[in-house]
Amino acid sequence: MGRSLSNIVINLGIRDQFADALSQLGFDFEVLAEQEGDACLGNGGLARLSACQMDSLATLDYPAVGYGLRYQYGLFRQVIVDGFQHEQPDYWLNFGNPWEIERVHITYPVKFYGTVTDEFLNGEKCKVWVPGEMVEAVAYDNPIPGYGTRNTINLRLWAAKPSDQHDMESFNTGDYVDAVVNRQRAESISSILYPDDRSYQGKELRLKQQYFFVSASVQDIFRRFKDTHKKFDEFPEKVALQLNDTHPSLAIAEVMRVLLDEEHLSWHRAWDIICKIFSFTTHTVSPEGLEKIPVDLLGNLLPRHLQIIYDINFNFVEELKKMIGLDYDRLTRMSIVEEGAVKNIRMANLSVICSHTVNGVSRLHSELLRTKLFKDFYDLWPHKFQYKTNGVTQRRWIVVSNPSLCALISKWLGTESWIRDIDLLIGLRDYATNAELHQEWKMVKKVNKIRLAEYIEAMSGLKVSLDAMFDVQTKRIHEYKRQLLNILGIIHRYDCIKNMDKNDRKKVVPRVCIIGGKAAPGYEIAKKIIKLCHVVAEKINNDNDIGDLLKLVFIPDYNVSVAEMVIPGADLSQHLSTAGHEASGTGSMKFLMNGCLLLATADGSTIEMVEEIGQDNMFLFGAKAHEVVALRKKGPTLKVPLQFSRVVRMIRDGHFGFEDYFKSLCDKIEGTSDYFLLGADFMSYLEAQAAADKAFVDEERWTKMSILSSAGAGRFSSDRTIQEYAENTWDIQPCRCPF
Ligand code: 7GP
Repeated sequence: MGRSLSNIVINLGIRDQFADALSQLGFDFEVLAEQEGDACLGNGGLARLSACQMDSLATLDYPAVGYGLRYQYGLFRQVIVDGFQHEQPDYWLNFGNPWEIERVHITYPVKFYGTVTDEFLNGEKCKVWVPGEMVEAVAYDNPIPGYGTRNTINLRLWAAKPSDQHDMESFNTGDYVDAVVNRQRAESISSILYPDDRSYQGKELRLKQQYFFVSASVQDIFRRFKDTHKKFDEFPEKVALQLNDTHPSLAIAEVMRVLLDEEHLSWHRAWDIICKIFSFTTHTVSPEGLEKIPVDLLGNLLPRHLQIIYDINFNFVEELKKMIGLDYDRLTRMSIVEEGAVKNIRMANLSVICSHTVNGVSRLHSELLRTKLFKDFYDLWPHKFQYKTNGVTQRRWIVVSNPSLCALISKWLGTESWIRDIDLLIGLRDYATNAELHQEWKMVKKVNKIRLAEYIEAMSGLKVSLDAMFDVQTKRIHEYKRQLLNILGIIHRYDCIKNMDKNDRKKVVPRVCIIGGKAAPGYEIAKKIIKLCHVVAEKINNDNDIGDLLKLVFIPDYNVSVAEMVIPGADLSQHLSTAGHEASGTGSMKFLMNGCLLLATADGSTIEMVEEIGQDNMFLFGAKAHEVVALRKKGPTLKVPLQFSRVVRMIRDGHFGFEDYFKSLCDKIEGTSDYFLLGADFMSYLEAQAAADKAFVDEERWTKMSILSSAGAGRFSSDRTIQEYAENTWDIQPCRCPF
């Protein structure tokens, strides 16, 4: 979520009154707002997307509740020591959280472990789950006010507390000390956010977190429904559950369990309800990114849920056989249960089978889902598959983070309505060549560059030139996002400048290259990329020969508030994922809105951006998704440009030191191991960079491109995404507070 104060007073429409009141008390609003710490309760794009969507749900008056976990420790703080990433715990609740409301009376028991027995109720056989451990989920509410409406929705986060019945076993055996220690352990369920955003290690605590979150939320949903309804006939009309990736997909088995074992509905009725209420959005492209839970782990922790999943699978496979015959390969692929040395439950298959709608997060992503990841399912149920291209909220990413641009846009459009109705941004196109707007537009960029330059200096002592192009790549560090391509490009630029004569140097467009992002603590290659960035920066920034022509800065601890400062100050931003690997990408949308030009591959939602702002207004490069497969097949016969081999050699030869440490990194991008095709895309990347240089020196052209970028960003508002979800997936109407 990042910080809340500015966002909240802006959405409530009381920003100026609030600032006045504060100043009467002797405080400066801006200074005060800076004191707030970030709520870092997620890893990257997936989590921040939800935060933007909550803002849009509230603003568009949709009746919605967001559920999550109230982690005591959010995403680690990244500290850089000698160029290496170190992780420090983020105990964000240290000074309390003023935004949350603890609901001491809204608590639910959550059960784990134990056994399932058959019992008879009114002559009917039914299953009874006798748990081995119980913890209590306590609700903490975080209000999310909409903009330009009195509607405020709720983000309800669950914290784990020991319950009176926690670990009954130990108390019964009389081991008092053990029992108390175990009670404390209950709290550990919501204590920490797992910092790996896409590797699933089948850890018990992670599964416990998922079920804890799901069980509390499902109980809350049933309680709310039963407050006003006696029968379940209306349940599908009143409840739509959106699975945000597979992390909450145990909810399917949980709702089924409650309907069967607690509400005593027949399987048939319960299943009918399931199929009407769940929809699923997946946020990943790679099959390895799909979550699997070892059967042993699940069976031990949630014995009844495993039975239910097996039953769902049995019914599904029987139906499937009727439809496709005994095609065992396909049956095996589509089954929820993966056989093998370790038997697993495929959470994505479960989600697709039980959801009425499966969404991708961009058009390309959806195509990849239909033709690759979920092809078998698409062939069976083409009607289930849709896509909703992601979006971000302009309230946070322009109004809060770039007040000068916000004022400028409102002035030229003659209205502030674009803050609720983003399509109005297109009106800027009319002034794309207006000299007066150009002047003001450049001033705004300058103000934001000054702010960023001051931050860089305060943080690293490095002074950067405001005349240089601020070239930014900030996002989680991943091989597929190819921060390495950026660094290799910087080494190439450095090498070129070094070999130039005085006259040629005069033609060089000065650059400040800014890279930022966290690596998962166990992701060794990603950590090496961070170190490489630092050694290269050390070399370049201290080379008197280079001066202001080239600087490289790593911004540590990239989070929402750092992004709010970096994005408005960027001239150019880089989105370099190997085509076909970024499901959507949302960072690019924030840069685009802020009039920052994009240098990008044709991946994820970038393809749709090209349609909105035109290929001439951005710097596209690299192999297309359909070409990537063919390039990989070429493997060893692929020709790599000399320039590429040269920069890799510079690293190998110890030009930047640490050659032994970087050996494995270099090995990963040379020859057949270059899975992400850095070598294949290198020349095209350099050409795009040269095109960016050329455009930058033509100030008028650059400013026009920048205005057209903002003007074309309307489609990438989360308001549009949420509108589409409301209409095509959830079938809900706005529900505006009448007073
Ligand atoms: C991300 C995708 O990588 C990114 O392309 C997309 O824009 C974003 O979700 C929002 O849809 N995925 C994650 O952050 C993630 O953790 C693992 O995915 C399931």
